[in-house]
Amino acid sequence: MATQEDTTPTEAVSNATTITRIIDVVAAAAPEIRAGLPGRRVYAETDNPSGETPLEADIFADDMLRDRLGDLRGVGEYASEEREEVIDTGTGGLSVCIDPLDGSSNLKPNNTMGTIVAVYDAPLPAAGTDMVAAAYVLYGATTTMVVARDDTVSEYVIDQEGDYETIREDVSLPDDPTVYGFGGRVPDWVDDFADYAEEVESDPSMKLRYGGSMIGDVNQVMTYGGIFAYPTLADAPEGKLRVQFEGYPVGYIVETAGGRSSDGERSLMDVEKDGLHARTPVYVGNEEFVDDLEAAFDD
Ligand code: P6P
Repeated sequence: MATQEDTTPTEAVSNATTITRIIDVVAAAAPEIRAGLPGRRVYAETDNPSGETPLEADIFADDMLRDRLGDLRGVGEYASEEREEVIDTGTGGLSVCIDPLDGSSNLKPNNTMGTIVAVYDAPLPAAGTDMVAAAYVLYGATTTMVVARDDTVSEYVIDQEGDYETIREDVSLPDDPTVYGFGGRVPDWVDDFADYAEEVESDPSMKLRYGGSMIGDVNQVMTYGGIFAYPTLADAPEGKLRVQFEGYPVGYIVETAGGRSSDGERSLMDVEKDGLHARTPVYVGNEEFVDDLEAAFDD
C-alpha cells in the first residue's frame, strides 16, 4: 500500500520501487472501483479520444487512478484512454498509461471487465520497447491481477482491503492450448483472417471463448492457452484496440509468459504508431498460433 512518504518529492526513487508502488496503488484501488460500479452504469456526457462514449464508471475509475498514480513520486506522466492529452506530474520519472475500465460495455450484462496498466521508461507516446512493466486487474467472480515485470509473470488475488496475495508465480501459457477468442464482426473479417479463423475453429481441441472484454478473453488464453485476436477489419484496417493502452501491455504480458504477440506482421512490441490513441490489430497467444496467423497474412 502506498504511504505518505511515497508522495513526498524529496530524493529520486528507483524504477523498481516505483513499479511496486504503481502495482500497490492499482491493487488498492481495485475493490473501490469494483464497489463503485453498480451506481455508474449510465453513459457520460462526452466521448473519449477514440470516439467512444464512456460510462460514468470509466470516468470514476480514471479519476481515482489519475489522482493516486499521479501523486506517486517516480511517476512523471499519466495518460488514459479517457483523456485526450498526457498529464505531466512535474516530478519526472516513469510514464503510466491506463485503460481504467476495459470492456465497460460488459457492466450492464454483468460480465468481466478489467483495468490495464502499462509502464514505460520514456515520455508518452512511448515505444513498445520502452515498456518496463505491464499489469491488468480482472473484475470477475473474484478480483485478480496479473503482473509482468523483471522477465516474469505473476498472478494475484486482491482482497476487499486492496491487499493482494500470489496465486501463481512464473506464469506461462500451457503447452496444450484449448481456447480462442476473435473480435469484430465475422462479415468484416478480411479473407486471410477468415481463412485462419476457419483453420483454428476446425481444430477439435479448440473451443470458442469470447466475452467482449479483452482482459477477460486474454486471461482465458493466459489460463488455458490458445489465441486472442482483435483483427484488422475490412472497414478498419488498424482494428479497434489502442496500442499504448491495450496492444503493448497485453503483448508484453503474453510474451513474458512465453507466448507471442503480433499486429499481423511483427511483435506488437515492435509496432510503431504515431499518436497517443493510435490503434493496432492485436493477436496474442501460444507461439504456434501467432506464427500461423502471420503466415496466413504472408501468403
Ligand atoms: P467488440 C472493449 O470495448 C474493447 O475495447 C476490448 O476490451 C474488447 O476486446 C473489444 O473492445 C470488444 O469489441 O467489437 O467485440 O464489442
